[in-house]
Amino acid sequence: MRQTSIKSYCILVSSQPKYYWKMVQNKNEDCFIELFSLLCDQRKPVKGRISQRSKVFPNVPAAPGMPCTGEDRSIYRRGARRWRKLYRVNGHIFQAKRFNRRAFCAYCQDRIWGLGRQGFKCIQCKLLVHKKCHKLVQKPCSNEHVDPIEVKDDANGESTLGRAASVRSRAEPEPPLPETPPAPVAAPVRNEDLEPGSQRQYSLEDFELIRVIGRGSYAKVLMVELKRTKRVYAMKVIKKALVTDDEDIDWVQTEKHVFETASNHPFLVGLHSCFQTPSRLFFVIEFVRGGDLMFHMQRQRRLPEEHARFYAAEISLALHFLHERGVIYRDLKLDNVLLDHEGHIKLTDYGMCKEGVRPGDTTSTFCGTPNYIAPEILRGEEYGFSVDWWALGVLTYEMLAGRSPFDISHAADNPDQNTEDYLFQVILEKTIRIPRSLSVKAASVLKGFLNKSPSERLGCGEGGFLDIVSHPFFKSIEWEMLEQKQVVPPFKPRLEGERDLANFPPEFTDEPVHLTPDNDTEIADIDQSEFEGFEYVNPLLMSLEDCV
Ligand code: ISQ
Repeated sequence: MRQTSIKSYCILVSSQPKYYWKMVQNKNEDCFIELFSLLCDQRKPVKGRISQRSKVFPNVPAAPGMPCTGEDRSIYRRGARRWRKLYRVNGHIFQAKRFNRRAFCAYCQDRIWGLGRQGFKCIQCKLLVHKKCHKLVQKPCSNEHVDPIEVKDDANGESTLGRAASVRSRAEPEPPLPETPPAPVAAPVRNEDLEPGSQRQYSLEDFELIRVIGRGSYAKVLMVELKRTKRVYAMKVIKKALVTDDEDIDWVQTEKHVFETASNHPFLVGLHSCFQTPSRLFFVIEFVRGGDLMFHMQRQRRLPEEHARFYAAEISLALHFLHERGVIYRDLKLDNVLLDHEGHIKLTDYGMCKEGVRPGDTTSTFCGTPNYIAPEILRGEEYGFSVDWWALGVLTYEMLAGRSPFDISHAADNPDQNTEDYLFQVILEKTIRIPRSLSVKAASVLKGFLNKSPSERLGCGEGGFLDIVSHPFFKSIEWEMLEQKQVVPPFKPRLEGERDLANFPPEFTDEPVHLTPDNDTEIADIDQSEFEGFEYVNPLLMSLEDCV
């Protein structure tokens, strides 16, 4: 049961909504944040957890909509986000962290190590402890006041079919750990130094950069050619300076792990290799030529049911494959569904994934792209694989209806209704209207996936994935044939040659393809030890390449 509230501050989640939050402790001393919207003076709880991408001010605005003391409105941008759970013990506010370098527990003095977020760090006094020790800490926090937490806010409340970036929070920089000797700078292994039979490493010189094909908040995606084989790949380029805090390192590591898993499935983009320069990380990914579903939907308005069924079925197989391997995808959207040259789907972008989830396990991070976020995440509940089936419902609705089920574009002129806050309220409360033009089976599958109660949602009950497979909407699907890519796709992207970029948005492909020269001062600030071991070569793809 929740106990008394201890403090209240004002938290600004995005430029327009204002929230007043209270820190609340439950009996386990976990610290939750309850948010109260000050919009229109409705003190309506919008339960959630404090966002590391939000700025926290130790004051409340004079009136709803007014800035807090110290608020700088220029910090806000739009996009998706990830929130973090905080744990309050003896005045400390602990946040789970993954430590890449040597760190020691202030309670038991042992080293903090292991997979996942084994360590907790107080966001105020920076005390480091094991997760298992955090409740035992008796030393009170030496710094009880909450400084503003400077983080990026990318809120995007778009609900029509427009691109919305998924980005994640940036936490405060890691404090220096004086007892630890500095880790050596990661030195790439030279191919001539490799043992006979071991894999070659790649570097930027091995590739010719051909065109820009995509861009997100953190990464730019290029089409490149591996000079030795003349094969074409997609190359995701990430600036290290943007990912040097723990939260973001987690994302890079997760993306790499999931890539390794994904390389074994026909409907997931696979990884060729990873390498780094002092300023950047590079993921070399299989190139998927047909463009993404957002690109195609923007040209087709809505899809015939037969097409939507095919894509939804292939996506279901990809999600089920990830779920069986303990991964929640968490960022299904039109932009992340690519079409290959034949018209089969491939999911991309694994940076939002949650790994290591066993059946029945739950997690609580608030993240995703606003239009696709499941109600249970918005309600601040623990959630599991159900959020992916919800997102599939949103995406299938978009394919069939040509618009989002949470279309708030009519509200564009009303500042109170043109906010992410309003979009979330619509997702939580609005009854979804299914266009009458859709078949009964299509309406039924949409209602199944878009059930606001995760336990009653299609794919989340006792029958699990089998309930999806046996749903009348998918009756014509031959699932085994489909998984072996033996079913001919309903649409073949128009392509003139291997390198035709007609299916990629000109706003990307017209951009000059170059990487800005390294900036020495920026590089000096990067802790290279964070990126040790990033290099990777996919042995499967390598042997294929050697056949060329
Ligand atoms: C692979 N092929 C085409 C586009 C891509 C975008 C992002 C990641 C991988 C990709």
